Amino acid sequence: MPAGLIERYRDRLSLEPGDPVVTLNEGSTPLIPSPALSERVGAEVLLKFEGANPTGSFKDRGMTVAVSRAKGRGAEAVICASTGNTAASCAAYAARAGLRGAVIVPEGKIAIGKLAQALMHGARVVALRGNFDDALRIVRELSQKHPIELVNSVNPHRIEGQKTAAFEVVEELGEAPDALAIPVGNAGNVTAYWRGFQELGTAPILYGFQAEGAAPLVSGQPVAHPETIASAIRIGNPARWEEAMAAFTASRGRVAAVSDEQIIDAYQWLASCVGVFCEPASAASVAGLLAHGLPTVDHAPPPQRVVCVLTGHGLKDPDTAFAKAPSVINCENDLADVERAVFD
Ligand code: AN7
Repeated sequence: MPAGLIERYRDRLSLEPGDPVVTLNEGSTPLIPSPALSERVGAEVLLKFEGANPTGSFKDRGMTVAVSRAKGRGAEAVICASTGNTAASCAAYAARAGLRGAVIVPEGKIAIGKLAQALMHGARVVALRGNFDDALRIVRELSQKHPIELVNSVNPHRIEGQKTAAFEVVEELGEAPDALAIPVGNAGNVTAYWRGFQELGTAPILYGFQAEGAAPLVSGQPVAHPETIASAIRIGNPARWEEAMAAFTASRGRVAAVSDEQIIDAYQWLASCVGVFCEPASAASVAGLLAHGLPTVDHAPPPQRVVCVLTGHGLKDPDTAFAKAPSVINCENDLADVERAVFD
């Protein structure tokens, strides 16, 4: 029987003994070797494909724990601000738990698949005339005022659940990789990986990447109007700022920026040459490795094995795919026409 994260790791998670297990059998995502990427980077690179989670992103790891705890506490409703994936995951786990769900998303700035998910799972979907940072500020206040559980990554149980990705990587490799490349938005996930690695007594170099137009951790100051094609990481004031920076420093790693063009190049190349379709924000980790090279630490040999986290599935964002992919070839119902279309 496939088991969800709580069943596999309950003794290392933050649940109370009586909490129910709200699960969609998330986790156990594939770690995919990529010889083509390894060759370009100059080290063995493996892709942790989080798009294989039940709602198509890594958010499910945190949501199974956060929603189980919320249900255990007697909550009747959950809420989040989201660039899309948290909303989809929150809506799905709320449906699973029999809780009401509400999600606040920046109007016009979330990928269409994520919106479809949140609506289909029956959450109340509110499109805010503002950005993610505005939405997060508002849901923080709402959850103070009303009996509704906040399930953004400011919720400690989200980080607990997400640290299991580090457990899986170490279990599968038999040791920690030398480095981990990861896209960074609100900075919850990098915080979670670091906690997971630290709990296992390991310390790979963390190498985080933000989109150039939304890179507060790189510039050292909040970005009032973040912009990037990678809508999932269009975040100007990360909630886990200090913890993420502390993790980069402790791991002897760093955070760097990649341009939208570099993100899209990596996104297309991964799909067409590696066979892995991730969403644009996820490709920031690969774009970063390609643009900035392997992380270097004084007097240490360069990393030999790097895990690259691909945080969400490419199917989330069909609009960007169609805008960047080659066109469909239309064809008459005729052998010669099809022959021409296929072979010319
Ligand atoms: C595909 O869904 O913030 O640094 O509201 O969806 O932990 O924020 C999504 C973030 C990377 C960044 N890749 O992770 C949300 C949201 C994908 C994402 C990130 C997100 P964090």
